[in-house]
Amino acid sequence: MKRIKDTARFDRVAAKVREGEPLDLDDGVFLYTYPDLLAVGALANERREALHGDKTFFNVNFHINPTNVCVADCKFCSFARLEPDAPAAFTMSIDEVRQKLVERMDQPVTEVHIVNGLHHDLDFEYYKDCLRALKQLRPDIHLKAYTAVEIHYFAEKYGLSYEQVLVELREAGLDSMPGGGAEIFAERARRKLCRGKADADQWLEVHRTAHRLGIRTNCTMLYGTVETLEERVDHMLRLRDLQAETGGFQTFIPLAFHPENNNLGKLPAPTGVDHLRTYAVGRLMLHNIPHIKAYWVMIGLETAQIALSFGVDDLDGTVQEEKIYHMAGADTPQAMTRADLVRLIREAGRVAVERDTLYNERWVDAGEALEGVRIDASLPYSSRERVSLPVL
Ligand code: V47
Repeated sequence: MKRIKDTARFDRVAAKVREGEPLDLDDGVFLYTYPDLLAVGALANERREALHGDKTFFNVNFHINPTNVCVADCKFCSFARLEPDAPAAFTMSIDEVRQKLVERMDQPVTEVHIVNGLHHDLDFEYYKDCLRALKQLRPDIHLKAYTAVEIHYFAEKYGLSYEQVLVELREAGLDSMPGGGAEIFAERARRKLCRGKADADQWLEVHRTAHRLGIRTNCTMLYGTVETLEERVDHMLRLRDLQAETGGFQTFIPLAFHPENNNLGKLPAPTGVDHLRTYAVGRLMLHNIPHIKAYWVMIGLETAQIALSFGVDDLDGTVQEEKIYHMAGADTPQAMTRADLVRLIREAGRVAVERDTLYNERWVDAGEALEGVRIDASLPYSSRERVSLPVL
C-alpha cells in the first residue's frame, strides 16, 4: 500500500521540533510512516547538529559477561542458558573475570561494560567481587555494570530494596549502569517477549532510584520483534517522562533484533530503513536525552556510519568480545580499534571525539595520520586483516 506524503503535516511536526515543543505519540507514529525517509533524517540531523555539531563520540571499552546462566525466558535471546551444564553455558570465576582486564592492561581502556544472565545460584557477593577485582587492578577504570533487570532480580533474590542493592554495588565499584533489559515497555508485547522478568514500571523504578543516588544510566529499546510502531513510540515517551523527572539518562540506544539461534528466529531482521528511521524518530522524540547511540555491533559498520546523518552522535566503543549479539548471528567484527572508529567517523564528515563513559572529552580528532589501518573494503568483515595499531 502506497503511503500518502502529507507534507503539510510534516511541516507542522518540523515546526514543533524547531520551536522545542515536545512531540506526542501521533507525531512519532507519523514520522515512522512518513514516506520521505530523508526528510525525517534531515530533521533529526538538524537536532543532532544543534546539540553536538559534528562531534561524534566513541570510547575505548570492552565487555565482560561473567555468566550467561539465566532463569528468564526471553524469546529473543540467544545468549542465555537455563541450566549451568547446558551446552555453551558458562559462569566465570572471579579470577577469570580479573584475567579479562589483566589481558588488557596495556590498552587505553577506560570502561568495562558488564552484563549477566539472571543466575539462580550465585551469592550477591559474587557480583560485588567482580567489581572489586576489576577496581583493584585499575582503580581509575569506569565500571558500567548490571542492567535494571539484574538489579531488580538481586533485590528480589537477596531481599533488598533497589536502593540497598545499588548502594552496595556502588561501594564495591559500580560507577554507572547500562541500558539493557528495557526491551519494549508495552505490556502486550512484553508478555510475548519476556514474561517473568522486571516489568516496565520496575525497570523505570530501578533507573529512577539510580538517578536519585547520582548514578548515571543509559536506556535502550529492542525493536523489530512483535511490537507495533505505537508501542515503540510509547516506549520512547515513557523514557522521556522519566528523563523529565530525573535527568539521569545519558544516551538512548535502539537495539535491532537479531533473529538467529533464538525462539523468534522465524521473524525477519529489521531492515536498513527501519534502523535509520528508528534512530531519527528516537532523536526527535527524545529531545531531553543528550545522546543517541548506534551500537555498530548490531547494525553493522556501514549503517552505523550512515546513522551519523540520521540523529546519531555516538558509536559506542571498541567493544571487544561481544557475546549477546554474536550468539544471535551478528556478523560484525568482535572489536574495532580506535583508528577504525576514527576513520569511519572521518569518512562520514564528522569529528571523532573519544569520551569517557560520562561524556567527558578525552581526545578530539585534529586530523592526525591514522597509521596502520589496513582494511580491504572488498572483503567481508570476517576476512579483513586486522593489525595491531599504535595508540593515536
Ligand atoms: O537487553 C538480547 C538485547 C540487550 C538480542 O548501555 C538482543 O551502553 C537483539 O543493553 N537481538 C543487552 N537484541 C545489550 C545492551 C547494550 C548494548 C550496548 C551498549 C549498552 C549501553 C547496552 O541486548 C538486551 C536485549 O534488549 N538483546 N538478545 C537479540 N537476539
